[in-house]
Amino acid sequence: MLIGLLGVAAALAAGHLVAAFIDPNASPFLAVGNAAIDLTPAPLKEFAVTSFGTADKLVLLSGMAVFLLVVAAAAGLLSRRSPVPGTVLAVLLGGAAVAAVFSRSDLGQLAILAPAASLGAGVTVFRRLHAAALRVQEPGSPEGIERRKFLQGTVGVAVGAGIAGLAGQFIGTRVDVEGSRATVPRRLARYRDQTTVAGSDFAQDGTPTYLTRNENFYRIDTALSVPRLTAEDWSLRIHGMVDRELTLTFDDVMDMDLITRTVTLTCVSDPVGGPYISTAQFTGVLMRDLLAKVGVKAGADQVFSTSSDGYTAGSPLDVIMDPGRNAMLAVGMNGEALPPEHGFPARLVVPGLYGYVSATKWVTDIELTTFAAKTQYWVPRGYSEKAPIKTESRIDSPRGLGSVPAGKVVVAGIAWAQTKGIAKVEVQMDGGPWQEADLAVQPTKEAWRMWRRTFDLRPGSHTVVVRATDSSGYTQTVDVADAVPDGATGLHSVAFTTA
Ligand SMILES: Nc1nc2c(c(=O)[nH]1)N[C@H]1C(S)=C(S)[C@@H](COP(=O)(O)O)O[C@H]1N2
Ligand SMILES: [Mo]
Repeated sequence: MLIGLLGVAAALAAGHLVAAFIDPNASPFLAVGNAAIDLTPAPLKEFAVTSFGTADKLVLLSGMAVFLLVVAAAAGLLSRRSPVPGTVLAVLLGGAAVAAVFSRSDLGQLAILAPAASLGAGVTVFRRLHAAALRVQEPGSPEGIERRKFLQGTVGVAVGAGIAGLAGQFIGTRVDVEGSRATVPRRLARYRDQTTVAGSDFAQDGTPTYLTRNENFYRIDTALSVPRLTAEDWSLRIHGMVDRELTLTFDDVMDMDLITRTVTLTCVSDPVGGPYISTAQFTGVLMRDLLAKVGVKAGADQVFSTSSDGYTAGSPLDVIMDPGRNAMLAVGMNGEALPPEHGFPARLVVPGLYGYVSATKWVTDIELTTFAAKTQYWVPRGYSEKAPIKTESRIDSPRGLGSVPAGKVVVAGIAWAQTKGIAKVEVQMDGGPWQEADLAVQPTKEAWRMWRRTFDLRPGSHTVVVRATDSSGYTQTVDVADAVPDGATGLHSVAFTTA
């Protein structure tokens, strides 16, 4: 059993060390995890996101770790006599890692070296320890000496694997992302958003603050390890159906005219009443300006963006070019450089489209093409090709199943209809008439709007429901729909008690 575990440890460590020199995502454990994410069908992904939230990645990695431990221990036990079961297992696991790395378009051919190193180390360590262990049991062998050799071998492998793993970790994260981020805020300072946000939330009544702090901003992506890019090494290539292909550096972007806009991002996987919605002031260059530089050829209808880790999103060209929309290549978030988890050095932000069809983080490539010619990441996994954000609303206070003092109870929450704006929010208490809520100031239609309404409630149980109407006159539908294929619908209701 011990040698099974040590074989796996040695394999993982060797692969991790080699990957550190090539690409951290080539590390076998991460590569298999990433491939598992890519293979996850939409319903399972929805389940993972709703049950574990942003911890879904941790759950996946822990599950894999437990699986590996059990399999390794079992292989060790099965290999009592012959090393064949353990060797077969090592080859199978190694093969899975090779396949995983191979399946990732963002990893170059060199990346295969990492799982290959794992396979080699795993098989070698297992077979040598196995042979040493057998010698200990051989009748007539000088038991003390062989036992000592075996112990030295195991300790050596354990220490070696530990050192290799740590070295891999150290080398893989040596890129100084924070140092690179530190120079950005100074360069963003003159682009502060001029719009006032005074009176734009009811945070004292339980709504979120109008702007979400960067560390509280929801995070959704397929990246098991956050891509570690620096502004200095980053570049963006714009090509495809254009007159002049263009490659931009970070400095090129900073030298253009930048704008700052307050935008609410929303995830298509946000269930009714869910948490995957946040608002920030993004600073960046208008996509319209960038595309004017390259000259888009007639016939193109899709702006296809790719991240450094191979994620892809496709946005309609007319939405990106819409003068009322301010789609941008963002480099700043609330006055800071983008946090690494939110796409440093640069990402796309397109008001009014769900994140998966527009908001590519760590973006390094933009291709002008057609929807007929290229398919983005989530479409084969069951989501729609086009996904405008739906008009929706959420109750933030009182909390579901919470208890509040009877008497005056303030019900408060958020509503959103990015690019249209919220015109009206109505609240229904205990099946009574729909009553209009007070609305907070709405500095921009690209962001959410807060609402509240006070009720006088007797002690007991209550249910409150909310619905929003946008400025086009559309009232959100009562029809219940799943997040797949293009966003959940239905009215949010909260049950609570007063005492
Ligand atoms: N590179 C990359 N960009 C990505 C994703 C991803 O998986 N990889 N996910 C998208 C999705 S589904 C959403 S909802 C938004 C979330 O952006 P945030 O994490 O900054 O809130 O990023 C989008 N951009
Ligand atoms: Mo999303």
